[in-house]
Amino acid sequence: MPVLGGAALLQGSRGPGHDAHAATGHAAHDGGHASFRDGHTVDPTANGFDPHELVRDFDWGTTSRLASGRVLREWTLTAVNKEIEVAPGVKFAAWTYNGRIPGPTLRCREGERLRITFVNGSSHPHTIHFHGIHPAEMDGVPGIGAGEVRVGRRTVYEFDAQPAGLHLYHCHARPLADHIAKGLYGAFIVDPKDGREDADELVMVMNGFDTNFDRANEFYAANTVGFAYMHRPIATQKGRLVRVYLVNVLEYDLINSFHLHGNLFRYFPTGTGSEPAEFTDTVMLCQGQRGILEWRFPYTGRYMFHAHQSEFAELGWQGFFEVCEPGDPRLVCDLPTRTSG
Ligand SMILES: [Cu+2]
Repeated sequence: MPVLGGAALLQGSRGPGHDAHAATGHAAHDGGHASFRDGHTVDPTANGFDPHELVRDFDWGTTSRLASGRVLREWTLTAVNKEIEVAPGVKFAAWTYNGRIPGPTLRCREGERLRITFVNGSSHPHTIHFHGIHPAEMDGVPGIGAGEVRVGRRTVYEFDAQPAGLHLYHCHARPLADHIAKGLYGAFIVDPKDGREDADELVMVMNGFDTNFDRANEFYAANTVGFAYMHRPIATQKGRLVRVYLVNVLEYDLINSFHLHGNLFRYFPTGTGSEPAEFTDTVMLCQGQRGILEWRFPYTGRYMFHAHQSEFAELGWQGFFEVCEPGDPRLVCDLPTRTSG
């Protein structure tokens, strides 16, 4: 949260006619409601990605076998500059992996060999720094291994998938805060060798956007587009196990959080353990912290989820689950056939 200038901006974003609106390029009037620009939504075709598809999009890459018989799993990530609409009418000059924010949710299995080709098609030096266990030269930080990858160049990061859990990746070029805040990050899931129980799986990368370059956020979201899951709830099924892979990459603010209405969830920090650390309805995460949430909805209906910093929620980071009976037509467009590698 901004301390001084941002506080004024926050006020501005809640009331029509404030000068601060100029900073976003468009008036964002909401008159104090839980949403802004009611009736206006972000066009996913212009962005090239849809938060409703992204929330269930797991990228298993392509696989082959090494001579040893181990699976080699490969992806190519390309850094590209791209203008993203982060809230209705609000454009942000982003840096992206593969043209989307968050970048692809990379998914693999523990023990596989991973090979990520990184192409810098952007206008600044970048890297990919993975969380997890790997050699120093594959760490994607300046001055070690390939270091900062210059414009037009490429490098290959290769390491073993370990440990099982929920991790993340992000650019580690300098200045770090700017490279993260511009949009260079994504979720990285290492499945346990024996997998996890079948579930309706969702990925939520909690982020924000500094649209006036004051090193404080004007907009907040899960998966980039504020209010996307308010305008159109995430449909899921009564009684079915729901599993959320929750990652916090929010820059500038010290903490972020996830709160679920009408229910409690089991929380597995970093997804590395088999026993939940908490049974709760709210978790708080610092940047880089992540965890797996699991629960079942016993009742149908519409349930909110949002940051429990209420001001983040008012600035975009809130949504609904629509819990349906099996066979409800609302499930058809939302529930995917299970993807697998
Ligand atoms: Cu970068």
